[in-house]
Amino acid sequence: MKINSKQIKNFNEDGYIIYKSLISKKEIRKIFLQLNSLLNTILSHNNINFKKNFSVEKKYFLLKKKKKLLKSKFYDCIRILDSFNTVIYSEKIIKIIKKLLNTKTLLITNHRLRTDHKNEKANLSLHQELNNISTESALIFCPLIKVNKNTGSLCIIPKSHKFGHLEFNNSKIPAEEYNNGKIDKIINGTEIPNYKNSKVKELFKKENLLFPNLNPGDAVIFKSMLFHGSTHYRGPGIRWTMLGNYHLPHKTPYLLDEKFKSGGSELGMPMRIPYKKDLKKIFKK
Ligand SMILES: O=C(O)CCC(=O)C(=O)O
Ligand SMILES: [Fe+2]
Repeated sequence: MKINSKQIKNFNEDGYIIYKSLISKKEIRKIFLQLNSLLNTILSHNNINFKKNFSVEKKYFLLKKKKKLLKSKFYDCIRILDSFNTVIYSEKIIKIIKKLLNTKTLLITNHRLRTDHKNEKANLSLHQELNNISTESALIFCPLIKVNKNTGSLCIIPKSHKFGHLEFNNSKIPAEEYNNGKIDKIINGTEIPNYKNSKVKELFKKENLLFPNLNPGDAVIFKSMLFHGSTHYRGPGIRWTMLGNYHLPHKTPYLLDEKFKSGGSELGMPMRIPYKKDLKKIFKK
């Protein structure tokens, strides 16, 4: 499937598109083979008893139980795993994003394989993508397993990017620390909407939330100002999800502005825009 003008139009108007089989079964298999191999290597090196035919999940939780710190280090090293990076930088994905963002050049940050499990919940409240290197980027959310509203997944508010950066009570802190904007609460009616922004109050409503149905390798590609979050994973095993952030150079203040004051580092360089900064004021055009 190539990107056509209708998809570009949808991306700009709705703030997202669903791209089927963005990652192939073969690429997914390769990533799992390498995750398995990394885990085998760590477990063997540390003389932890296991069977080679245990599932990747079983090995992951065994490592967590026996050597918690090494489980975190395993997680960190996924970001530098060759099969994973081959996908993040694949010609196919780069071409798609360049068409969607109408650019010939991209800056790529913050790619990671997120995990979510009933014993390791990592779901996020509704947020815009702040504290990154640009004021405008495209993100890929691509689970390697099947997800939908019932299993717990990414949830988006279509068209919410149209208002640009919306500041509200929680927008100056990371989404994992939000005390509201929590999707489960919005759905079951227990959310207390004290956002201190009437537009946000209008947007964070049950009827505005969309949970895309995704098969392994299907992706949601969305604009950084689209409100999104996630519910925790209730399916079997782990929700392994590839995430990548593809930025427009002409929306990247670190690159353009001598006086840019960073709010955090990316790869050891002070590239990130502070949460407190109003993104609308960085680039006028
Ligand atoms: O996988 C998720 O929970 C959503 C990820 C996300 O939006 C983020 O990391 O900024
Ligand atoms: Fe996000």
